[in-house]
Amino acid sequence: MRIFVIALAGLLIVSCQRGDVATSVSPPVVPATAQPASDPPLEIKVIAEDYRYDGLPATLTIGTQLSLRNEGAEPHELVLLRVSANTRIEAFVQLSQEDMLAQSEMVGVLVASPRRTADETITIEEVGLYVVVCFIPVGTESEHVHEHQPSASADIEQVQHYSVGMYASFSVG
Ligand SMILES: [Cu+2]
Repeated sequence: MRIFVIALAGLLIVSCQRGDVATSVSPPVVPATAQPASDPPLEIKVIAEDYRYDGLPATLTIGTQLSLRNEGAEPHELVLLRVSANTRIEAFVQLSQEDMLAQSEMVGVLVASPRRTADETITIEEVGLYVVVCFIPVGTESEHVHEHQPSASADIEQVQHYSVGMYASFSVG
């Protein structure tokens, strides 16, 4: 999205410089995120609780921006994984973190301390089936959240949030 805005700004500058020939310049391409008002909202604020996600619809559209607000007492993350279309979600979330990451494409990670909103957002750019999980171990204190690395997995023996129900899925199509 940011790239597109920059590209569009460049286009406008070119149009202005051309002056009298500006009328012959093709109109800018409408961004994919410009949806009619009747479509679902394109900004979804996902609420993290101990231990679940709220506010995540079952279907989203391309261009949707996900943010994460933590209303729980422990730090939480939103690890967004894109899985193959025939994945059975209930079986997938029984896997270890390592196996989940091996069998999916990681789209992005949002992390938020208790009562905070994650600094980043994730924009959905591809159709498909997605799983959202939290890999943070149960009982983690917020000071330790910065040491947490979603991809460093093998030695984690603690129960992780996704194993006690902190996961969700949605499709984009
Ligand atoms: Cu969590």
